[in-house]
Amino acid sequence: MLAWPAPLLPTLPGTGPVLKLHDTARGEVVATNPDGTARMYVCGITPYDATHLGHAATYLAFDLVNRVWRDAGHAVHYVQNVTDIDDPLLERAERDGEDWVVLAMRETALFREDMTALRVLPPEDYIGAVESIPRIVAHIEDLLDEGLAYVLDDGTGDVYHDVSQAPGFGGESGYDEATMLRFFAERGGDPDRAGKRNRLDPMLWRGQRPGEPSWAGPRGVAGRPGWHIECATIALETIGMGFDVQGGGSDLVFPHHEFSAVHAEALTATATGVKGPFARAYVHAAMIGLDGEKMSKSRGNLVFVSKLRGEGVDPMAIRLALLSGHYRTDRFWTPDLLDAAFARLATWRRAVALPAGAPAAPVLQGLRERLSDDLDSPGAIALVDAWAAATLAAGPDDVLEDGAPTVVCDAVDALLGVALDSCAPVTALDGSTGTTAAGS
Ligand code: 5CA
Ligand code: ZN
Repeated sequence: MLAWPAPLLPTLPGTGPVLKLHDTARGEVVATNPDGTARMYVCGITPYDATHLGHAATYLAFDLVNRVWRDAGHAVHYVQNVTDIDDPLLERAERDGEDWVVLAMRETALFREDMTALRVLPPEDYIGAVESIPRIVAHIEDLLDEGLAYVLDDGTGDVYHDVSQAPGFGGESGYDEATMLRFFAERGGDPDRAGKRNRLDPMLWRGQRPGEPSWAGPRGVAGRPGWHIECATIALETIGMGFDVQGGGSDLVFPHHEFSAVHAEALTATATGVKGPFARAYVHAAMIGLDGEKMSKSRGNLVFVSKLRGEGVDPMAIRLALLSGHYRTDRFWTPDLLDAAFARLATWRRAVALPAGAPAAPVLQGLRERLSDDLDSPGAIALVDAWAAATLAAGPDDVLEDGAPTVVCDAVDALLGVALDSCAPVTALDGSTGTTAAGS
């Protein structure tokens, strides 16, 4: 599928440090050590509704990963999926009397617009579940051939992965069985389905039900793919095993990322004898809530990026408001966050419009240090606040540095992804030059 246009990315003097991130599997902050090109897979949207600020916060966190890696001198191969066939999509289309394909295409188009407005670097591969079905089916056939998966004996044609044969199961989340069963039941699993070998076995293929769309499937059974094998397949087909970061919101820790890893590890062990891991680090963004609850489509307590944009809100203020909290802290969205971001943006823009300012080198170094330390965006923002305050408060006797505002402007753009007015010419990802414009 088409992704979205890349924003211009300024090249900064020197290079940034190694990026450290919190890995859920190890339960600690670890150094990422990409071999040359850094490889990242981030779970994409299920396009049955517009992008809300929770989704946006998660994609902004991984956009910082992308930017910090590039600043450290790595090329980045970023992959994102679109779950363009799944229960919620069919349910919403049915509720609204709409064709599910039209719904998915419209919401995916809106997501692209939101990501473009928020200046999120696009993935190199943006891949839908539907277009991946032939490869997903081939993978399920392989698991059936090896006796690692089974067809349920009730005439539905549903296929499950036998997790009792997956030695790495549990390694990603670290959860005990009771916790797994709870999240499995809450998040789309079917622990009480009759005929399964193990209660936690995840579905790989769902045989066709009346009125549901279907595709040719494993063992000749028409149906549609399970959710976890979708992401396992898309990652394996693009960046392969042992990639650097598997990302998503913390609601994906279990079951989704556990089972994506288990599927992929079973497939590669079978095909090549290579033992995992699927990803070197599993990184999870915390949840954004509203009015005391997690923001979620099912609860309906949503603030949409496109709605704010439609009201004329500067997307850079939305970006700055979301980045003013740490990506691993559950937090609530409030209008105050946006007001603070407007004020901050105005101050920063006044400071970078000046010909001279407080020294830029410590700001650039500080931004690199803060962001490479598990994406400390609040710490990074505080440094720019201090620089802008010093620059704007300078009197006639203070010695200011010519050109410092341009360097800070470029650093804020390249590392935080916030475009300010008055930046100098910059280099695009494709090597061409241009000039940034706020909100472009
Ligand atoms: N299509 C699957 C992933 S393969 C999916 O979870 N789609 S989604 O549309 O429900 O969510 C898209 C991304 O936003 C996921 O990474 C999810 O973890 C994240 N997300 C959902 N709700 C929130 C929230 N309230 N706060 C932060 N991130 C969220
Ligand atoms: Zn996924």
